[in-house]
Amino acid sequence: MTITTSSHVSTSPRALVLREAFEQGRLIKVAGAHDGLSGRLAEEAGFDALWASGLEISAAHGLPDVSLLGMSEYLSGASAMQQAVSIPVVADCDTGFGGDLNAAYTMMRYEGAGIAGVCIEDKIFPKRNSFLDNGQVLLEADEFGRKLEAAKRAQTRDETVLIARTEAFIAGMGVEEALSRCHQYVDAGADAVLVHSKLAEASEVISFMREWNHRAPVVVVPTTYSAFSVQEAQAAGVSMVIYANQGMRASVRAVRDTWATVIAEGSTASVEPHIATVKDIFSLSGIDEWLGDDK
Ligand code: SPV
Ligand code: MG
Repeated sequence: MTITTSSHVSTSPRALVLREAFEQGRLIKVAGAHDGLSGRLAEEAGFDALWASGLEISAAHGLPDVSLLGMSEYLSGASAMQQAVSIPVVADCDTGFGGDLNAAYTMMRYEGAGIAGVCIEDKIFPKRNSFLDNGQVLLEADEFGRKLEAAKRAQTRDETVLIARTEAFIAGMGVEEALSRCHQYVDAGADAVLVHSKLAEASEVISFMREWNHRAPVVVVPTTYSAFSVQEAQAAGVSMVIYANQGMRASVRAVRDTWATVIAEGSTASVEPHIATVKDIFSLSGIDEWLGDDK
């Protein structure tokens, strides 16, 4: 397969930030987001990067994370985020939205939108969210390796980071399978690996780290094993920790409680002290940059 991409290849400073952090062994703290505003809140809190979460972007459309939206819709979410913040965005690109050619096209389009990191996972298309019990079916490792190679061939900037995610633990396989897949994925050109787990403690991730021997940077998503701290991740040799959906979960609880109070009380008076001001929304959405003193 020959893929023709734009001949003009500029440097992406945001992708460089990611690549350099990986090289220097600095732990990167990443927050899940689904649009410009949720991205800005994470940047303001001090996160190093954003995760353009497939779960969050799907849920924001009122849809489950089961491959219903298309690549353009996920890209539009990731791109809105990347435009709103100055930190890098790591895009959750599911399976690469199809086969090898789709993975190549995904890389082409996400890189074109200035996205710093592209993550694809070794499940079959259509995929289902990792926390759903059924339908966690993996591609053969060789086949996923070819998908990674196709994405790499489509890449035009050296600094863009391709993350290969294994769902071996999610599919009930052991550490040997997770390790052998990740070695194969790095051989195929992945710059880092994401090892997902849905256990209540970090045991799978920790046993993976013991055997992995720092071959390439490792990304983890401690959603179910929430007690796993940044310090423990660092001690285990992890390079990137993604808090994939806690921001959306916090918003859902806050909005639900607020609306319930308004319906129960018949006015917004008692919620006012607990909700952000309109001025805060103006400020988060960049009013100063757009209008300056002319507000
Ligand atoms: C996402 O945020 O969409 C992820 C992480 O891929 S998880 O929901 O844990 O699969
Ligand atoms: Mg996802």
